[in-house]
Parts: sequence; structure tokens; C-alpha cells
Amino acid sequence: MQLTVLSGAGISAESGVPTFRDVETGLWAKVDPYEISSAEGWRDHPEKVWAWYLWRHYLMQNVEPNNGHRAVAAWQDYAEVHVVTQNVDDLHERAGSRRVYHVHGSLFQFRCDRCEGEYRGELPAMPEPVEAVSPPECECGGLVRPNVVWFGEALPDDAWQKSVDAVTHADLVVVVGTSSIVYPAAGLPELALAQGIPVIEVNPERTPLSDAATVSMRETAAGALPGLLQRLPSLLG
Ligand code: BJW
Ligand code: ZN
Repeated sequence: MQLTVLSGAGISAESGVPTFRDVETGLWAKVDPYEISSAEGWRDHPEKVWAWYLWRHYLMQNVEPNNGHRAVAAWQDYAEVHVVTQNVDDLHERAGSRRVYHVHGSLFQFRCDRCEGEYRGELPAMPEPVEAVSPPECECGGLVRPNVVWFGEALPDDAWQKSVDAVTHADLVVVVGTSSIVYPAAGLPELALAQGIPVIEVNPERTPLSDAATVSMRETAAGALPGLLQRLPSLLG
């Protein structure tokens, strides 16, 4: 059996990583997403964007995978599991998942915004958010940026192709912890449904996917995923 998981920020929430859109605790409750997560924001005030990502980098290094990430990794004992994640953390890998496709990049890689060269220098620890930090300069005169995908930027080709393959060749797709509003990732479950592949959504809140999904569960990732395979016969009938 091939099982494909599409994850979003909600799967890491129970590890202590804030989601983006939660109105009280979400990352974007305090900053404007288009100022911080867009190419224009980087061009206009790179020091503000760099400071925010240094803080998130520190945060992600200092959290642990939760029972949601661990359940997905444990499914590898029973199925060929592919994980398509919008998250830039490494919690799926640290839980033991082997096929993980980061469609929005990784906050553990940094590159020059001009020559694309990888940056391997030390990063300052940033346990608290600060307003502005100048990003390191590359030898070519460009600035070092996180290797993540901002609004208006193309998704990495390789990860995207593998994700489309994984979703369209799956026997079951589990969509967990995403608001399902950011495209093109939000279109992946639609591809599966169009082919008659069942899609199970796990999210404590309703999303634009909820009505179309084969099953939509109002539960958290760490609560629902550990017992999900055992519940499949009753969920899918
Ligand atoms: C829990 C839980 C628990 C809480 N358990 N669940 C069509 C129409 C209009 C616009 C567009 C369109 N197609 C494309 C666009 C533009 C844009 C877009 O989609 N905009 C929409 C907002 C409308 N898309 C893009 O720009 C993309 N690029 C693109 O289209 O390029 C075209 C192109 C082609 C060729 C050349 C050039 C260009 C790029 C999108 C990049 C998104 N980047 C970000 C930042 C990444 C770096 C970083 O991490 O900082 O990705 S934005 C942000 O949103 C981040 C996330 O990956 C992404 C999705 O968020 P996610 O994961 O769903 O989080 P939340 O917070 O929204 O939701 C959390 C959910 O968890 C909630 O539902 C909770 O209920 C739930 N939850 N606790 C389970 N315990
Ligand atoms: Zn450079």
C-alpha cells in the first residue's frame, strides 16, 4: 500500500512551533505575512525578514517531534509512505520519515540571493524575536537568505514533481494540519480526489478541503494519527 501524507504547520503545533494563521498564537498574528514572507519584503527590508527567520530557526532547532510525526514515521512498517510537507522544519525527518518532500523549502539551508551559492557559516542564536539583524553578505555582493519559498516564488521542481507523483500514485492521502489555502500545495488533495483516491483530513478546524475530503476529522495530529491506520476500516467503510 502507498500512503501519502500532506502536512502543514498544524502537525508541528503540538511540538511548540506556532502555526501561521492562528488568530492568537499564529506567527502572522504579529507580523504581516506579505512583508515577511515575500520576495518584495526581502527586497525592501531584508534585515527585518532575516531577524524573523533567525528566531524561527532557533525555535525549530529546540523542539522535538510529537506523536503525530512519530505515527507517520511508524506507518513505514506497514506501507510505502511519502511525506509532502509545507513545513520548513525537520521534524518529520527527525521522527524517522525517509521520503520527505519540502515543497516550501527548508529553514536548515541558506543561500545567496544573487549567485544561489549555499551558505555554511555560523548563525547567531536568536532565542527571542528582535526587530532587525543584517543578513551576512556573500562574496559576490548578494545577501544570504533562507532557502524557503516565499509568496510569488516558484516551488522547487524536484520536490514538487515527487509530490505530484506521490499524491497521484497513492492508495490513500492523509492531509494534516494545513489551512489548505496556499496554492499550488492546496491543489494536491484535489488531484487525488479527481482520481478517486480517498483523502482523509485531520484538523481541529474546518478548512476549504473539509467538504470535499472523503473523511474530515476534527482532531489534532498528535491525537488522531497514532491510531489512524487501525481506524481505517471504520472510517472508509
Ligand atoms: C492543527 C493543529 C494540530 C492547528 N493538529 N492541525 C490562486 C489564487 C490566488 C493566489 C494564488 C493562487 N495560486 C497561487 C497563488 C499565490 C500564492 C497563494 O497561494 N496565495 C494564497 C494565500 C491565496 N502562492 C504562491 O505564491 C506560491 N508560489 C506560486 O504560486 O508560484 C507561481 C510561480 C510559478 C513560476 C514562477 C514563479 C512563480 C508560493 C507559496 C509559498 C508559501 N510560503 C509560506 C512561507 C514558507 C516559509 C516559511 O515557513 O516562513 O509557506 S506561506 C505559509 O503558508 C507557509 C506554509 O507552508 C503555508 C501554508 O500554511 P499552513 O501550513 O497551512 O499553516 P496555517 O497556519 O495556514 O494552518 C495551520 C492549520 O493547522 C490550521 O488549519 C489549524 O486549524 C491546524 N492546526 N493545530 C492538526 N494540533
Ligand atoms: Zn553570492
